[in-house]
Amino acid sequence: MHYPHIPLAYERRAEADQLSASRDFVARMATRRSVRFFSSEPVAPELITNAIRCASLAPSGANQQPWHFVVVTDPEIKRQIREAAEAEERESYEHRMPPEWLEALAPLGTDWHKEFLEVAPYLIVVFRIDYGLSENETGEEIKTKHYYVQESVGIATGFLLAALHLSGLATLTHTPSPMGFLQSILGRPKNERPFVLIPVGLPAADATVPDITKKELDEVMVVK
Ligand code: IYR
Repeated sequence: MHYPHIPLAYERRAEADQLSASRDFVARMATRRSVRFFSSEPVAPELITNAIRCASLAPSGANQQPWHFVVVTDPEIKRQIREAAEAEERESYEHRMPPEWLEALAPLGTDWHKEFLEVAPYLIVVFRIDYGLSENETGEEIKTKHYYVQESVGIATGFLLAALHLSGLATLTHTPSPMGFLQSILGRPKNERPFVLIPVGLPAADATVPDITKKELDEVMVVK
């Protein structure tokens, strides 16, 4: 199989337009914060589907698009996820995390309570598809190798978070550890593994965030 090449759809923009779009984007992205306090107020479902459409446009290894985005709104499923996540997180905070990790988290003030898993109107669980799984004519299982799954799903998750933020929604990248319970609660096949769990919604009216700062440009960029 060989893809035919077609002309790139590309519209050249004046430099002034490029600069204003670029500055606008930075300014908007600079206001994104991880939110742990959500309102239960519903949000338009299309905001979620558009953001997932955006995530699915991300580049991926060999264009294999090794991801599934599971959207959870059912209160009973959210309750099961919270219960399982809190059980794992409690074990982690109380027994599994080494002291250095607890020290690194202490300034953020997180603990094992994950109320937001039931309060946020949407949970999006991003699954990585580690390998392709299909059946041949005789019902035999066929596995196909996937390339750069971690990188691809990470990039798609970045697109997703940016799209949700620009739609005025609050998000949290949550990774209850270990996350295997999501595979069973959500009934995903054996070739899929949870990558990140993202509560999505409006922030609570009294939501607070830790007063953190981001590194300056000269700390993150190297010019040669
Ligand atoms: N998964 C835990 C712990 C945690 C780990 C990191 I690294 C964070 O940046 C924040 C939290 C939790 O969600 O509490």
